[in-house]
Amino acid sequence: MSIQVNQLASWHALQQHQQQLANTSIPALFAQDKQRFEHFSVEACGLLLDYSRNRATQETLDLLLVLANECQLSDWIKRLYQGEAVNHTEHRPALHIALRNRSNTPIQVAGQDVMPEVNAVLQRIGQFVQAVHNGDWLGHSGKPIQSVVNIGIGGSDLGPVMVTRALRAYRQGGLRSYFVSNVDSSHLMETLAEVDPETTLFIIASKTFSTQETMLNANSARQWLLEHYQGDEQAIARHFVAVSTSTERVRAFGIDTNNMFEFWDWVGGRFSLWSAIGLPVALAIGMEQFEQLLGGAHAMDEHFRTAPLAENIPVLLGLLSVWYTNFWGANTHAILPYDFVLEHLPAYLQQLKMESLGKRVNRQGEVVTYATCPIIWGAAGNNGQHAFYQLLHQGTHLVPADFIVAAQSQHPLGDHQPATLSNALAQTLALSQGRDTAATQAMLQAQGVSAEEIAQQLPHRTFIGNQPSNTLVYERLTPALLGALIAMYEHKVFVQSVCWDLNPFDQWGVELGKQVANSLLPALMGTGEAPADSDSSTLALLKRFAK
Ligand code: G6Q
Repeated sequence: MSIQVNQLASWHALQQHQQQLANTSIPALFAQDKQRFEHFSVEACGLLLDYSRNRATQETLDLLLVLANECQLSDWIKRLYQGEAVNHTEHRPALHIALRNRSNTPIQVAGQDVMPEVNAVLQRIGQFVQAVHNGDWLGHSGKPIQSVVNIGIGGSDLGPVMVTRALRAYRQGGLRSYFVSNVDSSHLMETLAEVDPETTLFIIASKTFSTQETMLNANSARQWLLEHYQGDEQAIARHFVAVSTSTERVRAFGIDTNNMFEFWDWVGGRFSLWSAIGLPVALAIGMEQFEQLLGGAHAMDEHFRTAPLAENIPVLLGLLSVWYTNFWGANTHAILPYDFVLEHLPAYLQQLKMESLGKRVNRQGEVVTYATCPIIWGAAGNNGQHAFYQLLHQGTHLVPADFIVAAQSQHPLGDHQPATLSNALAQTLALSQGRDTAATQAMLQAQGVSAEEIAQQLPHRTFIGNQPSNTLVYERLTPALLGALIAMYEHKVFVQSVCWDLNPFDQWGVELGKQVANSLLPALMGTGEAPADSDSSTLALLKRFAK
């Protein structure tokens, strides 16, 4: 048995420290330190992190940094950047940083610099994007491409979906973007109803090129196209391109490997947005702006690699998450963007964080004796206010939250932005300050409410406050800023993984469901029986679906 992180001296010190702090509210911390904002905020890569609204003092941060040192965080960061096989269960490095390494310094995998390959694929993507935008790349009947349908799922979908939506204001080339991920045919059918086969380009995005959902959708899209072209297979080469690590499977599917954009097994699915998986993004915003996205991520990579831990944004965010998860019992974390174009960020971060950190054994394979990944959820801020914020304000859960706030909207209009900002600021303030009984009573009295009514209403109208939050502020969501924001969260995940002694780069937890689905398929297709060990619920429901 190795030493688990909750046996470290710093862990015990943090437990004791939490007890000392348990009765101190966030407003009290602001009262004690008039310059709390200055002391608990940091700026890098166009992002300002205000972490003053946390149940934390300087001592908390000092102790968390001791924990980071005891977990050898700085060493782990070096190992990540040096291309060591940090994904030890799959014997691979995790080199998303190489994909956006704009400085071009060599990064070695098995003794070979990967940068020439990375740059060559980027160059091919650039040429392809230009050909499609210029109308040099034509559909089979000679018409220019107008719609791009990306078929992929998980890491081959969520990043491009989120970024393409977020950067709609930066579109170039006039293409319409669509994304099909779900195996339920509604997703594909509803999309195909909106596009014209003669002007549509399909991107089949799959690292393995064997994922059930993607392959079924790709085959059905292929069928749909061939039906339009009366079975003329030559149409495939003009309407289908592939993004994958498997040349053989791409060829077997019938896509010309000249129309394949490669990436590598050292790129994890949920970290692959920066690779050729970003092709739909590059087609939507143009190569130059796609490279700005990479540049923003690279700037954050450099910040994470070089900034002292105490001033390092991903480190601070990761350590604060450990603080709430393990010392305050928080089991959830909300993502609340006050920039509507980031509406898909919560879903993207659900995968990034929960697939990376939703694990119960440490690197040595021992069951951990402490909590790991909190449940990630959220929605665009104002919409959330009229839905679930009630629970944040008066529920029973501790919910640390990230408020992500743009100073400027992508689409400025009248008084909308001051209204957006007033809501963001109001929520962080109200969540931490609350409104105690005395203030509530005074308010109701001023409104002329009767004493009897006040007595009845008081418990329902008070707010205990003390809900912690981080506020992340930027000027305007540019491609570079978005790159930095995403890379910040990727590195936050890495920091958490080091503190929890987890491998954040594998995802064995998704295997079992896939295997069971495959074993049930014959019974649903009428080609076989349900597995003998199926329980009565599965058997009864299979029977019902068979009808
Ligand atoms: C991400 C996961 C997973 C993966 C999908 C799609 O880290 O590995 O979400 O991206 O299962 O896999 P393919 O790209 O191989 O189709």
